[in-house]
Amino acid sequence: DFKHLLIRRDGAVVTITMNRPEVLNAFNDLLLQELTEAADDAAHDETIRCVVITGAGRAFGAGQDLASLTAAESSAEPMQISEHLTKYHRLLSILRTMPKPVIAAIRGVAAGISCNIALGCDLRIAADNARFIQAFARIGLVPDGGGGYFLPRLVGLGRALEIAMLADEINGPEAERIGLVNKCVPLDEFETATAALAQRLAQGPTRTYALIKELMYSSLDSDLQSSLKLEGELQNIAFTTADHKEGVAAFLQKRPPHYKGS
Ligand code: T3D
Repeated sequence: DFKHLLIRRDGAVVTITMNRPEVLNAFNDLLLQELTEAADDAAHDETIRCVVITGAGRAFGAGQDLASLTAAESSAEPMQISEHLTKYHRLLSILRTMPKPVIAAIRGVAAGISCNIALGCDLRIAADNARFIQAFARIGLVPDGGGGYFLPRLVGLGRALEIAMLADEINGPEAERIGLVNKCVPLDEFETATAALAQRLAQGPTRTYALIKELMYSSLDSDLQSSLKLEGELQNIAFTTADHKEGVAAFLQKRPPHYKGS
């Protein structure tokens, strides 16, 4: 049982909702700890084939809870902030290595480290009322929670520097235009569109999706030859999956495939 999360299961999809709407789902220690635990549970549960992370109420999340940060700062040496950040890094690493797709579903504000956790998911769907804010520079901080890594890779270096330095709001349609999110939909279609995307992924070849994550993400830190080598290794694995056999059989029999995720 979680105090600051709502967990919903729809078939093979789990939706994890951050639930501190009174502070726009800002992260205190307990919310971060619970989100990490729920993500880790979802990563290890083979019956879950797609994970959605979203926020309750009118926001995705407002970043670090500044009231609790101020309390921690007054009693902490500067070094302890980086130690605190390692807790976020553990969450990011779970999202990145989880052997199944993770969707961030963003309605309203995604500011600071909440925004960067959304960027650390595999896919992002936004409502047209979404507001992305790299709020860090506004309060004299550098982007953390992977912002310095994800932003230039998603939108390019020039735009990443602009977004981080000016810290201006980016709305949903603009976020889609520059590649910060995959899709922006009208607010009244947001829940249906999110559920449709999640169910579609949950019915896909989950094991292959895990291999796709490995191939794509490792390419960011690798050269062509290494990536081609890895491609061969991962295709060897994909080739032996039941879902590959099913995909080919379904094509030849002119019917939709029924993937089991194995
Ligand atoms: O190691 C570390 O932990 C450091 C890591 C830092 C990482 C970070 O995330 S730094 C960035 C922190 N976040 C921010 O600076 C954003 C602060 N919030 C805002 O600028 C605005 O609230 C928003 C632009 C996000 C939304 O504005 P608006 O007008 O839609 O809502 P609001 O009225 O400002 O907020 C509603 C309530 O949520 C309000 O409380 P109240 O007045 O109704 O009692 C507000 O104080 C509260 N709230 C919003 N953000 C936070 C927050 N409370 C605590 N912490 C917040 N981050």
